[in-house]
Amino acid sequence: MSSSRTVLLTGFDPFGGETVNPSWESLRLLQGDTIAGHRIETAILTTAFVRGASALLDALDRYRPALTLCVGQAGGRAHLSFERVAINTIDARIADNDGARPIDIPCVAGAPAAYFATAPIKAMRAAVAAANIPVEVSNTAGTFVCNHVFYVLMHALAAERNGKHESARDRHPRGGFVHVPYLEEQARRQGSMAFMRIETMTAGLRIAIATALRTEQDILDGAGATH
Ligand code: PCA
Repeated sequence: MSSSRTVLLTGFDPFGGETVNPSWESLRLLQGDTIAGHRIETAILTTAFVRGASALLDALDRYRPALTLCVGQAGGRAHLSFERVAINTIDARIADNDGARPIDIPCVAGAPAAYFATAPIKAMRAAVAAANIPVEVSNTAGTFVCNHVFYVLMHALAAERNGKHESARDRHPRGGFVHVPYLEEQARRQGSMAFMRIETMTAGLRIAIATALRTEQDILDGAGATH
């Protein structure tokens, strides 16, 4: 496992007409905490393809974390979702916070079609479920900024593993993406949609982080979807 003793958590600023983004609210209070011997560092990313991804890369350079979990809002979902896969596609349904709406372009030209999360999502899901927090493994992070940032994260970590950055040759940093539901105030504005309390999200993230740091090899645990 990585020798770094840092965990990087990122959240996004509000987008799509919202005034709050639960992804940032759920993790900002964890800044400076210690979980399983690792210091938590946090960063807020603009919900924009170019600036969001570049802020993530800056934070990765700065902290060289053992584990990075990017967190984003998925309005309408009822569970914390641990994303299984990042795809190399952008197809923006709405403009990002910089007014860009790219359609059918790759996140990284010439790079692989997809990357799997390297955080142990099955063990994380099981541990969070054991605390009675609604949680699932998701098989799509969408095609907007969240999937893009997730893809850029996994591409950067893959480059480290392949030794393109010499200083990182013996590190095995891991990464993943967590989607969180709306907050109650957002869900009510949209008409009755699923929501989750911020404290529940934060509790779930803490458990997920601790589990990821303690789990070298992910568990075999059914969490698939039929559709
Ligand atoms: N959710 C969006 C982008 C920012 C966020 O919090 C998404 O799921 O792509």
